[in-house]
Amino acid sequence: MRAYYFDNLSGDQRLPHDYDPSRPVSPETLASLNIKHWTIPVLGHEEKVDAIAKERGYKNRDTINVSREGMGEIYEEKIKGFFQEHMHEDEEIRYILSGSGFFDVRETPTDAWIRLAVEPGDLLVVPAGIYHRFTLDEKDNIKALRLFKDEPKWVPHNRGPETDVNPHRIGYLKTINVGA
Ligand code: KMT
Ligand code: NI
Repeated sequence: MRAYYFDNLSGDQRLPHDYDPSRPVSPETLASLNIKHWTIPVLGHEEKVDAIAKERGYKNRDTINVSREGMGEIYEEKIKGFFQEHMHEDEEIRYILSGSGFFDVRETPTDAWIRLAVEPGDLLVVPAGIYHRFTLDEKDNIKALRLFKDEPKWVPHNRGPETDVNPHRIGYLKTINVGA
């Protein structure tokens, strides 16, 4: 998984939006934002993914296929929704099986976008309360395992005055020792 600052230029969200020269983001910076990441080769991934799922209490899972073929008529609407800046009240855990895409996460306190370019083998944990968004890249498809603890809490809370005071947002800021 490559991590770099998003260039903030307008234009197609599916383009890399990498600065020239690129401004990479270190694993330490990601760790300081409480973003977790493992690389697990897809071939034979089951055992290792199961072990992490067990250790972290992810009891349930399903598969999501984001592509025009995989989603049918809800595709356009879903793509738009994924790219709206939002937070969740639980972790967003994704293991990429095929295809690729970008998770953009907000750095705090700078509010800069960090782009995480995910590909097969990436297991990413986006913490509860962090502002983020997702887009496909130019290849236009991704297939991922979605892991969750009990009930999936996938309701996106779009960023605004209400999310700024959401207990999960405030809890997140406490875990990274910023604000609130
Ligand atoms: C989400 O919640 O943003 C997604 O599931 C995106 C597709 S999974 C790589
Ligand atoms: Ni999300």
